[in-house]
Amino acid sequence: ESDTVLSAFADGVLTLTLNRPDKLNAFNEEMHLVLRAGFERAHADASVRAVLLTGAGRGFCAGQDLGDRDPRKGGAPPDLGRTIELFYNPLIRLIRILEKPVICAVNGVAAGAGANIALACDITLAARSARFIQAFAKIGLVPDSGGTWSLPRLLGEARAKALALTAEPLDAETAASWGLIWKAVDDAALLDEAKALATKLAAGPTKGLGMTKRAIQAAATNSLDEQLELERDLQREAGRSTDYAEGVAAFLEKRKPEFRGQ
Ligand code: T3D
Repeated sequence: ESDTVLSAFADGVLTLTLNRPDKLNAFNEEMHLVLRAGFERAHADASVRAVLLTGAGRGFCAGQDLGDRDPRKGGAPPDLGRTIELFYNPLIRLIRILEKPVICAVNGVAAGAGANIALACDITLAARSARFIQAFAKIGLVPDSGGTWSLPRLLGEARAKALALTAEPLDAETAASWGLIWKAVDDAALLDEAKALATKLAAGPTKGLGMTKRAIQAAATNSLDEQLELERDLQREAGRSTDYAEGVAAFLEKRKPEFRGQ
């Protein structure tokens, strides 16, 4: 069992903590495999009703471990398309297709793929001291892990291009005011606040929340008509869920609902 990603389960929340703090939680292959296994568990295990992703130490994630890419060691240039195909792309897809909320607590610097993984999560909070850096431009690469997709969607082309072309750090407060993330919170409060949010969502109507996530994501490529039809279909499904019946009954009985995620 590798400790490159710590995994903890409580109150329906699977907490995954990137844990290579000496490298600001940069990704090596092992960390990729363990993180992926965590998200696969979240898919397969019905008792997991929300995921919280964060990092150990002073950084959230510095992207690819560049120690594994040292050109001075000689040999042919690495095939970066292969690692994108094998590791980063599947991770982003797993986060996006998981029909459960994924909360990200960006505890410190998020650079390169580390920044874009944070942006792929459903609700991203960041410590006030955290920074988002599209570091790729500094080493001749292109933003990956969905960055060229999420940045223009979240920020518009002007800000997306400026961040990606300059690799200038963006502080958490500005990221929140620009709509890149949900909010910036005091460093000392970040984990508690993210945990409270994840726990609250994990106690929610998971099926309905999952379909809500799917619908909002589908809007990126759907016409209004397609989206209206999708809403109709999803509402039909949600209307058949036990949690919907419980939600309405609880409202009428003036009590708190007890959702089971079904
Ligand atoms: O390769 C492929 O498969 C393609 C996929 C690419 C995806 C990508 O993510 S490419 C982008 C890779 N990431 C970067 O370019 C970021 C590199 N890191 C930095 O620019 C800086 O470390 C930060 C801005 C993130 C933080 O700066 P600072 O001053 O707070 O910390 P530091 O001193 O630079 O880093 C602390 C330690 O972490 C340091 O180690 P040391 O000197 O104490 O032994 C540093 O070398 C290490 N570290 C930080 N980032 C990485 C790293 N080691 C390996 N790889 C890293 N990405």
